[in-house]
Amino acid sequence: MGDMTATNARRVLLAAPRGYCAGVDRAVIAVEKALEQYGAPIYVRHEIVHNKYVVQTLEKKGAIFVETTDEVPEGSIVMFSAHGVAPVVHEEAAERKLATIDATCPLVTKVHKEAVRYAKDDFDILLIGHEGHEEVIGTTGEAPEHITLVDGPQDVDKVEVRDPSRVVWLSQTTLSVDETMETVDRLKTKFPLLVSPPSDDICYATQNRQIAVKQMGAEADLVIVVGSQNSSNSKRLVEVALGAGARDAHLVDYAKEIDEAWLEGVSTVGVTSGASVPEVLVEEVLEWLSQRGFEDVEIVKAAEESITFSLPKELRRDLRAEASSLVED
Ligand code: 10G
Ligand code: SF4
Repeated sequence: MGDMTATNARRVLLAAPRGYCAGVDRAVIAVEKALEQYGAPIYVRHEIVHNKYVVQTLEKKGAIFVETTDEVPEGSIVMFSAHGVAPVVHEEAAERKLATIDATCPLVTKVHKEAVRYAKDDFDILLIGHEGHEEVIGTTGEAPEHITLVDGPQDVDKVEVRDPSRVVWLSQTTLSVDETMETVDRLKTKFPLLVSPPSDDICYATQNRQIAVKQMGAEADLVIVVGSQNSSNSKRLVEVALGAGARDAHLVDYAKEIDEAWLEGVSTVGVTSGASVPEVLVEEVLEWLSQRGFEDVEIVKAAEESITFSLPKELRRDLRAEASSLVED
């Protein structure tokens, strides 16, 4: 009977929202629809989203993932990943006579446009983001002469600008909100006239997933974040959980990667997933936990999400043409 108390104390806090954001949903469906519409192979420049399972599943269906445009045979179809590409990549594709489908998330495109606009007005742009990340490479490519990367608060000291009265900060969409605000505060101390972006660059999905994991963090002994190691937003969820007071937090691609030892002395497990993670992977984690006595699942709801994006325009055009030719037949 003593055991019952311990068993009853075991519970799971399940974050909501978690998993797919609108940009990922659209990008993954775009690859699937392109495969149906044009047939395999469809080349995709960079992982369509940073998730191992998604990439492997699409590979099985006939997608070929490449890192550079010159790996795509001339005349083929190439899709650009949700993280966005620099304008030079569009040019390279045109030179190779590739048909392109751009699956860049509209919220990333929004940041690209902000960069173009501020560069045109001759601002120095301080882009807060992680060095080497695909999205940062794409955004920087819009105005390389005007953009300086600021990779976290510790980078602020070394930032230099031409004219401190014409400086704006922009950011990657998947950063930690709190860390970014710390970076911005330090930048503002250094450049009091620093202009802020017209609207949040850290997207709604990143923000909501962080709010939810924060809410569960204080109560959780362990937080399991489902996501891949190269997924910026997923990694941030681990950091935010720890920052909110979770005793322990780990990022796993699959339930089988969970270490039994993590459960020692644990009664409350928080579960969430990054914006590139299909729900089936979370279900497998919940199943794994329930087999170990964590059957009681409580939802921690931070926000309601209803946003969706229409498919990339090149694909919509061809799908429409197909539909009308079917009607004509
Ligand atoms: O979190 P990052 O940017 O690494 O990407 P992801 O593929 O794991 O999640 C979806 C986010 C994007 C496509 C970047 S806007
Ligand atoms: Fe778009 Fe945000 Fe998802 Fe990135 S994380 S694809 S910006 S909705």
